[in-house]
Amino acid sequence: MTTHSVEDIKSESKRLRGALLDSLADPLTGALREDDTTVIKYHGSYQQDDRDLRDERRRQKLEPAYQFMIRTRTPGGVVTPQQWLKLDAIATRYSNHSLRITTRQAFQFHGVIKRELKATMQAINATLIDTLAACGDVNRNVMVAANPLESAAHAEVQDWAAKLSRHFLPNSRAYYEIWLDEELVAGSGEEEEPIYGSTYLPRKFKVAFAVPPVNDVDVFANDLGFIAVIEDGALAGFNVSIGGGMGASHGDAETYPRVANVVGFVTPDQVIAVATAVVTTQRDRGNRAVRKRARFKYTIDDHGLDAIVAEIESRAGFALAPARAFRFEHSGDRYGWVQGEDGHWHLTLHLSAGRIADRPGAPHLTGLREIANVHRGEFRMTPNQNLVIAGVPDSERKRIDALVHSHALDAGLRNGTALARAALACVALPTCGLAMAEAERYLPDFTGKLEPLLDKHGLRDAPILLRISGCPNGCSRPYLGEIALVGKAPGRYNLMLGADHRGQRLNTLYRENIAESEILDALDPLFARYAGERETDEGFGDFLHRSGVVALPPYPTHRQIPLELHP
Ligand code: SRM
Ligand code: SF4
Repeated sequence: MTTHSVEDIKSESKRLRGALLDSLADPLTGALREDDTTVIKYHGSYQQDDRDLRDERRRQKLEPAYQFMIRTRTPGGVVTPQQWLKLDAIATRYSNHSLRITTRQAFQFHGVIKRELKATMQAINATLIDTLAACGDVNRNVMVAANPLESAAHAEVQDWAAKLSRHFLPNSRAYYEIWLDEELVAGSGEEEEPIYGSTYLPRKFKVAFAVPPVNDVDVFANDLGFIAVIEDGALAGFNVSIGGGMGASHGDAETYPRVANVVGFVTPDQVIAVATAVVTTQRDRGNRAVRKRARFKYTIDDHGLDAIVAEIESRAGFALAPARAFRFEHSGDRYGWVQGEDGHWHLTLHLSAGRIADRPGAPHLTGLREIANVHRGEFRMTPNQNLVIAGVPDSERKRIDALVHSHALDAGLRNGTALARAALACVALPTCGLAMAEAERYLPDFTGKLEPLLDKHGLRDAPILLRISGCPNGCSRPYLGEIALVGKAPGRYNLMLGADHRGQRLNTLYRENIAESEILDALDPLFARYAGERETDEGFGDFLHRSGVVALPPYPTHRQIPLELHP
């Protein structure tokens, strides 16, 4: 059997249909046909297998325990309580009894088997949420700052994100035919794709909207960023950033993380035009011959920033205005209750690595179901894998608090260190096929091991940013962590240090391929120095730079946002 390139599979997919109907109908295997494992991504699903069971299944001469991950398209991570209840029912009925909040404000279901895939997709659709384009070489889930304090302007930003998300949906009816039994009409499989064309984008594409002073979306890790400029409470427009990305491969200097360049300012009514110009520039200029160099960040580095900006302006039909000053203070979530300008309250809960499940002493899935039963506002997933119970009237706060407490949903806030509360970890094992080491499952162990060290140095409340990824693809945006562990092999990680806490500077490799005891040994003296020598309000990453422990990483291009843009 010949293996097709991803470019061939896309162009021969009949607008994302492939042979999915046949693959799904085949009762002899829990897997899809090989090409369809690519096609299904555009429908928001990945074929995976349970890696914990691999060896045993091999011994028993069984095929791997194939299962599917499904990811929602939820711009800004907003869902209603009614939707929450339905998603919870799907997690319990079809998936592994958990909901997983991702680093891009979506839900993931894990462990869905092939013969229940269609029913699961239909159930998700019945919630009025879809999974279209949640994965694949298209625009992914659009992120929006979860901090809703500037209520009116924030709602406007959320609105632009939702518009952009719709604007960049593939034009194909494949999703509706395959999962929702929509009848075939003339032209099925040959729909016009005015934005994407028949080979879609060279690679995944990511957009985020940030609302300063909070950079919770890590806007500079995105291919395209919009940084809201709010003047006197009203949205004046957005600074535009291009060329961010995290993914890299170990030992391959051709691949590297990159923070985006801020290239100008647009008014709200220019957002769709400039985004379309950026996406089509990447569609036509991106490297389709070498997939690992196909992200927009490499297109920019290969063609030059000025040439790419000129092309964007020419496609958009207008010049970008000069970027306006902006200032980010941090990229984390602020926990607990805050009151928005419209008087409603918002409660941010900490959920370790975004996993919502019922565990002994921590029935979080049940607790959030109970809250969804009484809550009348909305739920907002944060890009830090946490959850905001948003839009609560004063009169309802007590009731929500009681449910939060009785289901230990506040355990993460009451116990542990500030570092543990700020930490992110990608999914990794057992579902991620690319994982080299544990991440989500290791996070509580590792933060538990750091706790005595932090206590020893009086750093329990220091909000140091820790990020763990099971491989260098960087799904927890590790290269923007003040401390990051990037998986190399089971139990072994690259220790990266020195990003800032505003998402504006990349970290640097400090020790390569080391085990836990060596990581703790490396961090202990640095915590000691930080505790003794830091300046007021100085972050750990900033301290490591000032004290010369680390320098900027030796990547060829953008490693930190120019300082002159900070007022
Ligand atoms: Fe990711 C691939 C999980 C955010 C960079 N990512 C994967 C896959 C689908 C593995 C695969 O291809 O087989 C992972 C599925 C694991 C599982 O079992 O669920 C996976 N990525 C995730 C999530 C769930 C991590 C999490 O713990 O929350 C995030 C889902 C986001 C969403 O809702 O859309 C997730 N991935 C990210 C981010 C962070 C972001 O976008 O802000 C990045 C870095 C930013 C970037 O794109 O540059 C990221 N994921 C990657 C890459 C490297 C891409 C590259 O440019 O090289 C891969 C591998 C690939 O695409 O080949 C990847
Ligand atoms: Fe999987 Fe690697 Fe992404 Fe973690 S960083 S989810 S291990 S692809």
